[in-house]
Amino acid sequence: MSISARLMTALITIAMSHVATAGEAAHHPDRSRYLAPHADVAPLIDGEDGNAAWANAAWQELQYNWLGPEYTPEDFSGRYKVVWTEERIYLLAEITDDVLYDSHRHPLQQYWDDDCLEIFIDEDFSGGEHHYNHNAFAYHMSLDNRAIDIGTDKLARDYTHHVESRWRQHGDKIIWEVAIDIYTDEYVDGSDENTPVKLTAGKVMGLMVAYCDNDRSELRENFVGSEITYEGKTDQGYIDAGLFGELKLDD
Ligand SMILES: [Ca+2]
Ligand SMILES: [Ca+2]
Ligand SMILES: [Ca+2]
Ligand SMILES: [Ca+2]
Repeated sequence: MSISARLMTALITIAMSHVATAGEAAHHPDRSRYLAPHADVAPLIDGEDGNAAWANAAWQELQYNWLGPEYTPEDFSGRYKVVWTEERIYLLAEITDDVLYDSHRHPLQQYWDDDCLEIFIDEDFSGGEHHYNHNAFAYHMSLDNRAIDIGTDKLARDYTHHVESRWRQHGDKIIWEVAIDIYTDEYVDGSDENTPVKLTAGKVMGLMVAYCDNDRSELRENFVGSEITYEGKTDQGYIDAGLFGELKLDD
């Protein structure tokens, strides 16, 4: 190998190691990993957990209190599981919440201060900033089964057409099922040319799940999520996709 070829090889090696470092730096340390089984038959979105597809998926806890005081298991506890088909991601959440509360009837007004199931999705697990772009989505699932996030115009926007959502009460719990179309960062608000991604085994995505619990206060009382936060503001998932965990689609 000539000296120039060796130099080129060395430069490529350095460049590649920088790419690897940048990839790791795109996410905060200690992100969770979730392996989602493929669903041979897609779950029916009806707020019942009887579909066979759910039996193979592991539970993941909503256990990190990002905002608010200590709470009891009766006040809030929650966990979720995920399966997938070529068409969509399916999420089942089992939530205990002593008071179900929707103070702001307008769907785009202070939606994060009403009870809501928040599902954060980063199609390519890129991490990075997603406040006013679609590098990632933060779907705030309201009690009336809408999905709200911030658009590229920096305004709250209704993305209910990306999801199918239904929850029902079962004793002191609710079972909440959501099917979600997955879009890339090239999604354009208001366009009718956006096409959901076809999902395949082995695909790695970013996922984080949280619950905003309000039990008749002016602002939400707790914000409890699936990923650990260490320092600074602990409610930044709506801006920083680097907080999301890793979701891998198993075959
Ligand atoms: Ca509660
Ligand atoms: Ca509301
Ligand atoms: Ca992304
Ligand atoms: Ca509540």
